Amino acid sequence: MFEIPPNHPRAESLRIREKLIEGFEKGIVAKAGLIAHGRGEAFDYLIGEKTTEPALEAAKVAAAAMLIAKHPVISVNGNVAALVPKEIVELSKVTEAKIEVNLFYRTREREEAIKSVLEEAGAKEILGVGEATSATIPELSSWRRKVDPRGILVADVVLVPLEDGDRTEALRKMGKIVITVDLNPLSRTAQWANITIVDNVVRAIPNITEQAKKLKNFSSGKLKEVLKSFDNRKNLGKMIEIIKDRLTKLAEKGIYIPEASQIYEEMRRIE
Ligand code: PTJ
Repeated sequence: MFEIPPNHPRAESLRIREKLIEGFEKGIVAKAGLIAHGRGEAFDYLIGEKTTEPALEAAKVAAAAMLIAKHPVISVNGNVAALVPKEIVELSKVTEAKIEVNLFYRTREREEAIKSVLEEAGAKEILGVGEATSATIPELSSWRRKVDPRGILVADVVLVPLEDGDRTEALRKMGKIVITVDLNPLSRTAQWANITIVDNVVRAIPNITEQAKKLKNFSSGKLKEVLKSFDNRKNLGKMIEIIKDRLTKLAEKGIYIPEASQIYEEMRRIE
């Protein structure tokens, strides 16, 4: 992996990029996955690269939904496998959810590469690889329609981080509860899901696990209350509001980085 200087002001963001590049070189991440990450990064900038209060609330509700579920499934694509393999396995253990590989750019090689990385991270069973994807999601034309009859097909709750909108819509029309993690609150996925966590997947997945650990001993009645009290429309509205307020404050400053602003002032005095 390319060595990132630890004192680089954007070290964490560069480290995440390097994981994706490495994932691409290992055949895990699709070419388009690199582009999708760029889009996500831009939105992460806008929300301030940290978990917000509405995102934490959505993570708690997601945990409750997964704990109540009879057949919870975590759908894993290339970007998720490259960024958070261990975290996905940990979440699946805490919530007793199955893990299924589901790819937009499906090839047998990528399925196997993703299966391996998840097994290295401690997963015992991976659905959705090879002949196992014998079932089909109705009204979906992309490769994402191919699902495992033991997994997404029979799931009542599906976590689909970094997804494309078509499948979220199709899964909802099948009556499933869909949880997504998407940095873009305006994406079709974010809009179609029952529970949208507007956060970076590297922060959101550990947050769901932490919340699930806290809620694990709650009765199903209490968990249902958590789920019922949630309003995804309001939560998305709050996220858009956070971006709007942040941009308003930044617009007042123009140059928001203190050192850059100081040099700008000094130069203006000299001129
Ligand atoms: O591995 P495959 O073949 O299944 O392909 C996966 C990609 C991501 C290429 C495919 O699902 C795709 O094209 O996705 P989209 O339509 O570009 O949507 C990805 C969404 O995830 C966008 O709304 C991004 O803003 C968002 N996103 C990107 N990186 C992150 C993210 N959200 C959370 N955390 C991230 N790190």
